[in-house]
Amino acid sequence: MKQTAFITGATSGFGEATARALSKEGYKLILLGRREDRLKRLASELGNTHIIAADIRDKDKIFKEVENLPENFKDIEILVNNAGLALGQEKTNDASIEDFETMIDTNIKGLLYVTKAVLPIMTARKSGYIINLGSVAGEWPYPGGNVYGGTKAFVKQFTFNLRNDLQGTGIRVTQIAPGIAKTEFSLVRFKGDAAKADAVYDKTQFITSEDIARIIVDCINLPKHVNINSLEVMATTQTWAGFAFERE
Ligand code: NDP
Ligand code: 8X3
Repeated sequence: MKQTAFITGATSGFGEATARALSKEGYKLILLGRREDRLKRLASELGNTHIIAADIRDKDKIFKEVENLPENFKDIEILVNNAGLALGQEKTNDASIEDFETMIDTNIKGLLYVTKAVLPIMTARKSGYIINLGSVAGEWPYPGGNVYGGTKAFVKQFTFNLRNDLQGTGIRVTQIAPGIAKTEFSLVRFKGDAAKADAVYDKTQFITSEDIARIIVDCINLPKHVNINSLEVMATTQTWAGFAFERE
């Protein structure tokens, strides 16, 4: 059995697929998400799993849970900062300020809480690998991407600056920025409107959660002296839309 991999947002999509893939690779797992029933089901299926049913916005709980990890899950070698969401796709003027705040609190502040809580374990062990889930939305603008894209641009820049801070520790840090993949992402973004969510994935070949999980495993399995800084990944069917012009 290898050391422990800590995956946030393990109740669906990329996180769940990554949990399965890293379990297959022989890692013990710490799985975090709010939906405890799903975490329990996955833990009983995969074994060697410690679950944390928590909201990553809850700073005190996150630090307490990491401080009180069972002894045999304290050897965290991998952290996959995956939990995150988009809410709405309206232009800034029409979008809800509460949605903006939820995205910032989850995608930025939640990611920082987990990272700050786990980092001392890795620096003490002088070994580890942190993989942050950014997005093409953090690389490229699109209509209605406003604050979601901003939070993912933060993920990218924080990843690079964290790499600087960790020089000399042997800890690797990578940002993976996927394009559109079929998960619960769009259902969450469009607040349960299944027709709107399904339309995003209509009649095209998107990347899958398993593709992202495989890329994460490949990054981890590179020699330890190799650090991928950033990986932008799209389905072959997806490219850029081009610039927009005002016309008379
Ligand atoms: P899903 O909606 O399928 O999964 C999101 C996961 O994040 C769930 O497990 C959810 O768990 C968890 N999560 C959300 N909010 C919180 C919170 N406050 N506290 C704890 N856990 C939370 O989406 P994806 O798998 O697609 O998304 C994973 C990551 O990938 C996100 O960061 C997303 O921004 C990013 N991404 C997604 C793309 C896509 O097209 N699907 C493309 C590019 C990036 P629960 O609800 O149980 O708490
Ligand atoms: C999710 C991909 O393009 O819908 O991060 O924002 S996109």
